[in-house]
Amino acid sequence: MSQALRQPAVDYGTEEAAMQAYLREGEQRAFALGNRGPIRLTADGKIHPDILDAYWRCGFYVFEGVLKPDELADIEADFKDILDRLPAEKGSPVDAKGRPALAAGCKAPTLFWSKPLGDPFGGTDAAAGRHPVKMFEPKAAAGAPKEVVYLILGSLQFSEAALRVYGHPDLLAVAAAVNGDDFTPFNEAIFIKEPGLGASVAWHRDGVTHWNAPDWDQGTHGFNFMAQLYGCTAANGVWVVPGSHKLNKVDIKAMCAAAGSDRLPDAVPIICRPGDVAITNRQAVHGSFANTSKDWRVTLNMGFHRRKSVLGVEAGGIHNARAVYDEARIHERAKLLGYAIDARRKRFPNETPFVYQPQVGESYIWDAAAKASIKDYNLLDLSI
Ligand SMILES: O=C(O)CCC(=O)C(=O)O
Repeated sequence: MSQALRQPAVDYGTEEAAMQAYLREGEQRAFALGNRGPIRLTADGKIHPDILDAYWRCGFYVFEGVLKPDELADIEADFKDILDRLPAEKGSPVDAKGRPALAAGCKAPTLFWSKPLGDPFGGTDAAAGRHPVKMFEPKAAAGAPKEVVYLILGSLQFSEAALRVYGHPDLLAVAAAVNGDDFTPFNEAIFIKEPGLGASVAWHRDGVTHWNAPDWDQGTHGFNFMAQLYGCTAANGVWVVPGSHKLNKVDIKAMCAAAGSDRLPDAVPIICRPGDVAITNRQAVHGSFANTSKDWRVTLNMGFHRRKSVLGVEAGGIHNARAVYDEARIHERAKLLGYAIDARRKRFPNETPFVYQPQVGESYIWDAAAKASIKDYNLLDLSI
């Protein structure tokens, strides 16, 4: 991967020693939680209740070994192609080879840029002001590019391998177990943390609509799957404050003030090997630090909701334009699931495909016409 070579890893400057101690201690706390292992089923084919108990206790769980080497190779090939096709610089319509750049002509939000090791959202009003505290921004090495892409939305239109992960039968069985058989999509993304360049994502919680709802509970704002191409470490991974998804009110500013830094003492890192997939509750306090390590992190994010959290709800403004999410919109957005299941069936014919209950009786074929139809599909994301 040529970009991997273009910058040496750097350190946290004045914070380096404290950061290294924090990473080590966080890793120990993470492995003591008891929230990791393969996806296990009961005799009647349901997700094992111990997994669901641990997920609801902690607000996240690491499913080990979900994606096998052949699938990881597909994802890596697509990811390299994506990197190759990024605009030569922010705003450029062409890539470094002069071809139309990735996402050129897309109307929906796609590419998010940051200065190297920066924190583009922390302490700003962006994204409904849900990232109240700016993270420490280490200094990038001399010669680093002015800006890098750290987040790609609407990612399934750019990678068939990512689309196939979206149709993974075991992951969709988990989605049904957590959000109900009639679960709905939210959005999909790729987070890219390049060594020595990758931006931080300031501490935040994802939901913005239902905090005052009378029936609010620990699962109201859904969850994200985070599938790891190269794995993730304490240094480059997402950190979570275990149990914080159960709290209706949290004050992230006060938490950082009490800690005296952005190193929240109760948080733990999500540690994964290549092919592991984490599930993270969107209500949990979470974030990630600038990647000063030598390791890439490439995460395929796939979010899902309970139907009752989106149906008839007016929301949006962060990932998609404000709208009322009616049955027709949810049905249209869920077409990606139908395509994903069919795309997966074609690539992995020995697997038993997932049956998405709201699409029983419908037929989705992943072909060239379907591929052309999903440009800008994320205009219909279901952000809450
Ligand atoms: O991958 C990351 O660094 C941040 C992920 C995140 O904040 C999210 O999915 O909401």
